[in-house]
Amino acid sequence: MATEQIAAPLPRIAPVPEIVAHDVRPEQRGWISWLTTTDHKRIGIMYLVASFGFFIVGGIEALLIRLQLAQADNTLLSPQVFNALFTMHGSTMVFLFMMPLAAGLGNYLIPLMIGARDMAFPRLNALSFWLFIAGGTVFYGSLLFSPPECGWTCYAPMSETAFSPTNGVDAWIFLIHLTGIGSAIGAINFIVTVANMRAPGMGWGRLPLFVWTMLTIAVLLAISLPVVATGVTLLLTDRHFGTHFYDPSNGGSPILFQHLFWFFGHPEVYILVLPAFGIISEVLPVFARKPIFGYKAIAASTLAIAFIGSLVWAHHMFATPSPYFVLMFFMLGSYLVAVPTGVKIFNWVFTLWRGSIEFRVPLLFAAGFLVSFLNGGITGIFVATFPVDWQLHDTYFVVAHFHYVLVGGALMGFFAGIYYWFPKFTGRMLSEGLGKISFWLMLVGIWVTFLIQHSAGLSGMPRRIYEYPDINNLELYNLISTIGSFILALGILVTIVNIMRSLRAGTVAGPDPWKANTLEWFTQSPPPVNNFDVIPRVRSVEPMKDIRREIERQSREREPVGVGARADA
Ligand code: HEM
Ligand SMILES: [Cu+2]
Repeated sequence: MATEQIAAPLPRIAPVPEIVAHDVRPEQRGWISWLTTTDHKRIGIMYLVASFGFFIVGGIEALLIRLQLAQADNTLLSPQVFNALFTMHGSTMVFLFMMPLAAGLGNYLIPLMIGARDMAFPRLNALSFWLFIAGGTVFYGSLLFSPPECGWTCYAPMSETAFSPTNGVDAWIFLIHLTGIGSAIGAINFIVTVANMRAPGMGWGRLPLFVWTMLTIAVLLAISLPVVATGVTLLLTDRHFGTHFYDPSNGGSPILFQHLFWFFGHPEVYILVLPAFGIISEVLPVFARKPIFGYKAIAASTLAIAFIGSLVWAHHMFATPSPYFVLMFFMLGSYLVAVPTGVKIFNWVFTLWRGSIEFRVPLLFAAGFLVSFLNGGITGIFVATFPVDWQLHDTYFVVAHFHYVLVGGALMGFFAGIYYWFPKFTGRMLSEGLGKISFWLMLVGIWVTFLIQHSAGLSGMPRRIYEYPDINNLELYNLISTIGSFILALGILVTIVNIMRSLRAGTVAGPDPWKANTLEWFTQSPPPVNNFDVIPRVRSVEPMKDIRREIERQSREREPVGVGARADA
């Protein structure tokens, strides 16, 4: 696509008089301005950069785990280092990579997509970012004394001082507290911004689907974070102030910790994957050149997933002593989540059906998401069936399942978003060639790494063990999985190179390179400090398409009589 065609400025549209820019703040320069910024776009960028930094750290931890497991009876790492690695990896990927990545995308895009000039509480917004950084600093500070070894769930009594005397667990508790408070503040900011700052005409039935998913996870965060914060605070008082909440020898109950953790933990997996769902709902209609199929059904299914998803937490505890009716309730509830999820998958497929598909990189990652997430969803039904889960609980089958959902699903979805919105963030396009190489390496890497892990789990390999005997082909399965993880890492590296190169030398993007549907494409790339010169009135779920049509109509009106179609009128 020729540069001049993409970069052409959008002709002015009759502004909505009451919303014309009055106070255009100058763009601040220098690193101090980034430290003190309250601009949602800058805070968004800082979230994206910092969370990607943690992603690289979490990825290296995963590769070290895979190297240790590449061979039976391996002695590359000590048991303590191995335990610390999977604890750091799991906690990093969840609390320091994927949650802040979604917060970064939400921060940058929500005000632009709803036609606002910033978030409702800019200073609180900055605070939530720095709390995330503080949480990550305290957590990785534990490497200076002794990192936690209790897994990303840090179950009691394993995490009580009797079994974990060093302060690693306390660093994990403060990770949850600090990033948790940051996320809770961010959630309130998203809810108030979306409720109060939408462009004229943007009713709830015209809210972009990505914004619906971000709003939904904000509500899930507001409901579930206080519960896990309570759970880890009780652990802190058990560890340092002589209480016995989780100590069975003093009337406490370790099962209580699991309930408090997973009441947050299961909604947490939706907090991680729903933003990716929202990205897919934005990307598919643009590259299929068709409106999304069933806008209302997709928006409603997001809310249904969040509601039902808040009532199934104990499917993580099928191996604990529970009465049958409790097991049945949580099994059937888990099955039920598949219905609204299925609605989304069908509607995405019908959006593509008979579309004029453009195989650009964002669409490829969206397609990779669809096939991989589907696989993760199907094995989710297996482990949601408690008699089956009694066999598979804490085996590599479970590790395979949640990585299909989080890496094959959420991560692929986020990469679709990065390739889709990079032009808006930077004013430059990412290279399609490098993008396609990265996509195929990542897709092949994911399937080689995690598919064979199902077989390792079915052959009896537990998770969280640093060595295993070479029986039941376990060494072959693990070697294949390790090779896959390096292919995946290479694919991710290609995207990082693509980003670095395109920041300097990428094709200039212009305001609306994809001919997309939502309002963020109505302003320059990157947007000015105040986001919009004018905020247009929204007339449908595809305001940008309406604006382009309006522009075409106006330019046709301006054409001198006798030119083109009019001649024969
Ligand atoms: C990018 C490629 C990734 C690879 C190769 C990878 C690999 C691994 C491995 C080998 C384990 C240890 C399993 C065990 O032996 O018990 C693990 C655990 C885990 N991973 Fe990943 N992972 C990746 C990405 C992610 C992402 C993106 C997330 C989440 C957002 C994630 C979340 C977790 C969690 C929660 C655990 C459990 C940790 C624990 O047992 O406490 N991983 N991963
Ligand atoms: Cu769950």
